[in-house]
Amino acid sequence: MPRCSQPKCRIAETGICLDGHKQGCPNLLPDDLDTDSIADNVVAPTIDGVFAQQFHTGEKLYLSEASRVLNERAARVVLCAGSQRSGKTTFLARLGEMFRDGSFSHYRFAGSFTLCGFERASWLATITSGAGRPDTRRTRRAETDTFLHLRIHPEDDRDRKLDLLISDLAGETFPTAVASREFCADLRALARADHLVCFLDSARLTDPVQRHPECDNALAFLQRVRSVKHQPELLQVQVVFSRWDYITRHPERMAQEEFCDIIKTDFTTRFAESFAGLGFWRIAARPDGGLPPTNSEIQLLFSHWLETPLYHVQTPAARNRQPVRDFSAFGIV
Ligand SMILES: Nc1nc2c(ncn2[C@@H]2O[C@H](COP(=O)(O)OP(=O)(O)OP(=O)(O)O)[C@@H](O)[C@H]2O)c(=O)[nH]1
Ligand SMILES: [Mg+2]
Repeated sequence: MPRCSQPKCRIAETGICLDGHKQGCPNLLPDDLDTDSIADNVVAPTIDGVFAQQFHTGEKLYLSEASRVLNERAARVVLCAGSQRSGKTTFLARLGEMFRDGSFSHYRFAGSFTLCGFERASWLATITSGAGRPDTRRTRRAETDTFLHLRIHPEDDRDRKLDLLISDLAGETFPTAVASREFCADLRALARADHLVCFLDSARLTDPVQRHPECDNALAFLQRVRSVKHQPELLQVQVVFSRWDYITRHPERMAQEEFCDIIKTDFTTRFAESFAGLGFWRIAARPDGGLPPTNSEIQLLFSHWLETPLYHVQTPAARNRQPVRDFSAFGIV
């Protein structure tokens, strides 16, 4: 029976409208309007039924939300760190863009709780943003320990869903991370990271004044990570020579590449034994001068995040279903 928003109307009992409407009365309430059904209907983007009652803003996930994802499934956690403007966010934006335009080979997009976060990362590189040239919004300090989320599946196996949580440490925070043991020890994304991606900005590496501080900061940061991370020997580390087009476009390209090789040898000597793996990548996510982005290298790094065997095997049964203090939700802490 229809119900009316007018207190004096008896249509619910008699079926007769107070204002004489036979149909289409603007005061009628929908049959199912009650708070429970509203709550049920305000179901935000769900993937495979995860968070069926949860509303997601689409922005980057806070710790508690990331923890819930980890509680549901064995997502892999990646932390990207490096100096200001070294291209971290643009690299992540490029991942989103490649999934969006279907150019990602071997993997297909299967969902994300943070589509707005990806959109924000790409926004200043779109014509509609009104930017004169492609740019990327600076990552803010407040975004520490927030996460982008991606769910994908291998091209040939739709049932094998893989989840990634990716945190992008603001470059303005990087000097603090280099200098402060406490800061690093408190970084939840680092504590839980399976992969750490350390960005070395090729633009700085080609500058005789900036190249040494750039390397020294990365070295100091990795030393810091080694000392604060629980079981660093389980952490996969990737050193990315980012904005690589600054090297390939350089008039003395060979000399610049040789310098990068020296860095690679130095880092390998210092850290190869400390971490589960140490790899080096040359990436230009949004090169200048009409050069194409290094899409295949980006995709290889992405597959490395997903496919590298991790040494700690978690059994779902051991997970803490209602984590209060346990960020990892694996019941470890
Ligand atoms: N030439 C060139 N420029 C790039 C490349 N990738 C990113 N950029 C530009 O470099 C600038 C900085 O990139 P971001 O991705 O914001 O760097 P970030 O490391 O996230 O910086 P913070 O947020 O300050 O930590 C932006 O103007 C990008 O458009 C690249 O591969 N080549
Ligand atoms: Mg950034």
